[in-house]
Amino acid sequence: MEKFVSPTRIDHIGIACFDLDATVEFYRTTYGFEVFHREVNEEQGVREAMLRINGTDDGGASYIQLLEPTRDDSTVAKWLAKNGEGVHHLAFGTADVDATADGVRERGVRVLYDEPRTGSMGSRITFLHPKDCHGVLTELVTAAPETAGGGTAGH
Ligand code: MC0
Repeated sequence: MEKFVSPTRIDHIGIACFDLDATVEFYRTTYGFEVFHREVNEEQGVREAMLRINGTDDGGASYIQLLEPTRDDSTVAKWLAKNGEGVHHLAFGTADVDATADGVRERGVRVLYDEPRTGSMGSRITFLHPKDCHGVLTELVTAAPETAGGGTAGH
């Protein structure tokens, strides 16, 4: 067994919402959090806003990720229809998503993708099945090199 690469931070908490702009406005007026980055991820079927909350002691950062579905058959749309708005997933940051995913898989947890896919801000991501994680849809993230330091400016 290869040496396990543990995650080192909360990369983000993903929150599913019906109206991205209204939810961004709630976080801005309630807490003073500003949008660090916005993008549409067509593969995942989401429009998202990343709110950078703090840097972390591994040189990365932690975010709130607000997610609005772009199509009715996306995983987030399905989840919203069943549960309404709320916390959709928890994402752990790791220096090596491939190694962390391999280690987790060896521990008997279902990793949903054979190879990591593209996530927010050019990151590489995979997901762990919520039924194997005590009900929590869990994402593993390796930040793109240019954002791994947490960044200082919006995109
Ligand atoms: C589903 N389940 C969840 C859940 N989604 N449990 C906790 N948290 C969630 N978010 C539960 C359901 O309640 C159900 O349990 C069981 O899992 C099967 O769910 P389903 O509704 O029948 O749906 P499936 O099986 O078609 O899909 C579930 C699965 C899917 C987790 C495999 O959502 C998936 O592939 N998720 C990973 C991708 C994703 O979520 N992308 C959106 C974020 P019961 O007990 O009712 O049977 S994209 C993102 O976040 C990117 C952009 C980024 O971070 O950069």
